[in-house]
Amino acid sequence: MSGQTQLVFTVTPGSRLQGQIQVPGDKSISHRSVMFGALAEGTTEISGFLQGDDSLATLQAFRAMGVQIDGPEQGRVSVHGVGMHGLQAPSGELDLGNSGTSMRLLSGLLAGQAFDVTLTGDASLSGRPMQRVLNPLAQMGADIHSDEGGTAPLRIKSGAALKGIDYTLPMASAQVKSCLLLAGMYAEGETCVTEPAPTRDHTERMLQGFGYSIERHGAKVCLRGGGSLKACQIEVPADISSAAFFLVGASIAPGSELTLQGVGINPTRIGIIDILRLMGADIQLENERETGGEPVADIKVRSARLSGIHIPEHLVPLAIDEFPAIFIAAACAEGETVLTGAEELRVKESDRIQVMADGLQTLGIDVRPTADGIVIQGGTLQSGQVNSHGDHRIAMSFAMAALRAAGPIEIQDCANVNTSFPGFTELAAGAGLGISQA
Ligand code: SPQ
Repeated sequence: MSGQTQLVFTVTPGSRLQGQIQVPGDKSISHRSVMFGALAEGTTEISGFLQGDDSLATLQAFRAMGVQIDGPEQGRVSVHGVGMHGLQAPSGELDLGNSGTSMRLLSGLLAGQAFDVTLTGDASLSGRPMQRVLNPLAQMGADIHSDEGGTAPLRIKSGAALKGIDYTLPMASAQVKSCLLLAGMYAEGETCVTEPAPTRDHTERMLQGFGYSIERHGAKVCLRGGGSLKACQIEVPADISSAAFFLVGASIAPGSELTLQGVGINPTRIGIIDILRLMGADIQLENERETGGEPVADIKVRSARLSGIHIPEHLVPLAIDEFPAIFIAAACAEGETVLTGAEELRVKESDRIQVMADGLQTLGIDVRPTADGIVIQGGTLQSGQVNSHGDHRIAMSFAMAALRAAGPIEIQDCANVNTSFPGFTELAAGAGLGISQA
């Protein structure tokens, strides 16, 4: 993990974004590629792996459990799989840093192993709700102890004989769905998960890519325990969640024209494109293709006049990580933007509704946070100092806000940008953003 908790971004206004860039690999897919590769028979070759702190925490966790992993070297990783029952007890706790995906998916994957293991994380991760995975895992027979309040550290006890369950998720969560499917591979009988709304389906796609059979019936996905995974090749596409900052930045900065190359456009992730287009954004998909079971495209974005909208609730889970950036678009749009049905934003790396509302108010924007969303009146962004509260997506969103601000914006506590987007400042500066860090 980066030790620079006090890293500060200073971003000057007035520039535009231009050219062709490639953002780093998809974080969700990078995590899963190491997890499945580790449990597979044979060697999984990964390219485009995200060398950010979160996915590296997953990689280190598997190394600590005896998996030989070569790399990462310019995004290339070789995972020498140990098979479904080949993981070994780590010599200490597994520190997963800031990464909710690592903790929630690993709690399922490790619930049925033959060794005890403890999962820990940083202050932010230690405050995030884990009961959402612990409750259904307990129904499956897992023996996992959390801190009071259902938070990490999670102490997973060996020797649990897991049984499949038929579970309906109380909230739209790809992490809970994935956790239960991973536990289900070690359970007797069938495990089924029904989701209230579609969420990212990288786990399901990757299970199939590794030769594990799953069944989907509408909102329900099922698998049977006792199967095996066969190593394969994975090309990780560029992360649409990282591209999102540039989609917003180029949309709000007059005179911008930017192409983002090789971005994953999985239908369960493209809510950001749909929402920005509803606001009037000029976004085109070019060169659409498929790599490693995931759809990919080059995305061209030009600046446009944005208008406030009522964001359709069905798009919320499909853009869940992009709302900090969407709030910046809303602040620059004409009229009012209303978000509802997004209470999940309050339990991310920070309370993304409150932290964004505080920052936007500091910058002179009229916002009203609600229990499950926010109302933002488009206006003129002023110069000011905002705090990201260690949340990578908030730091990068306010960096883009400076493109339309009346003066510089200083953003505090930015070190965690490295969790998902190493090299952000260099790439953004290369595209034209007036950003420096200290
Ligand atoms: O891994 P982490 O910390 O939970 O990361 C975030 C992010 O913004 O990068 C959420 F804060 O992404 C989650 C996402 O919100 C990644 C994810 C996945 O890979 O399965 C699923 C989403 O979480 P959830 O809780 O909706 O299932």
